[in-house]
Amino acid sequence: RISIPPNHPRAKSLHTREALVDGYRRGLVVAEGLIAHGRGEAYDYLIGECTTKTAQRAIKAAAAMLLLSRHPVISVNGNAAALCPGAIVELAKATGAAIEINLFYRTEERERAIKAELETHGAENVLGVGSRASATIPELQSERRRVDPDGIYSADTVFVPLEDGDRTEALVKMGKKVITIDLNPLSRTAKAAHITIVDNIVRAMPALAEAAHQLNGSKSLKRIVDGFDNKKNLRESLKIIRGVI
Ligand code: PTJ
Repeated sequence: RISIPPNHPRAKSLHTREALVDGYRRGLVVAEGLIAHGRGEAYDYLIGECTTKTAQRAIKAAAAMLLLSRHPVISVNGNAAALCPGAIVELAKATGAAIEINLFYRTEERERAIKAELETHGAENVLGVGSRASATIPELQSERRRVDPDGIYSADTVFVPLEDGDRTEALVKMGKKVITIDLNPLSRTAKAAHITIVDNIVRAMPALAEAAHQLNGSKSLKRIVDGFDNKKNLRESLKIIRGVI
């Protein structure tokens, strides 16, 4: 292990990499997850490695949507579990959302390791593990199609941070509201979701939990969701990347 000097200009980014590599060594993250993170990092560099005003607007709308939902579910994959387990549990508690593990590169061993990691951070009743994922998302070929009947299958809102496009489109077709975190505003997930937070998951997840605490009990939730325009927000993220704003 190398030690990262605290005054290193890229210290935060290096610590995030370490958390992911550590997650890989502990069997939470797949090798492909390291590649996916590299793509995310490139976009993060372009947006200035900060939570932009545009992302803040999406975070507020996402918190409001989760609080308005009857049965919200947070879908957790290996990268999310390695990078922000505490914030995921915090968000679930703040919004009454269930937590379901749903992996692209699915193995039961990894599902169990991720469940244990979330439980260490206070999660209760983690859905989607092993035979619990007995329902199927129609028209989806990947392993992500198998979901928990008490979780994603019956959810009205599904939060899918770091997702692949196929399942986002399939969930929207099922009539569900979909929220995502994706640093790439051009991805199919970013375009198909109802609310896309273009930000690094390590910043966005704690900010989302905080926004949910702040908005809990607010009378403006519906107004916040109705006033949010995802297409416009994505256009603004692209402008930030191009240096236009
Ligand atoms: O744990 P599994 O088996 O479910 O696999 C998880 C990964 C992430 C490997 C899998 O879902 C995958 O291959 O994802 P993709 O299709 O590469 O998409 C990941 C998206 O997340 C890309 O658009 C990346 O730009 C984005 N991304 C990567 N790291 C971050 C990120 N967005 C926000 N924060 C990040 N740290």
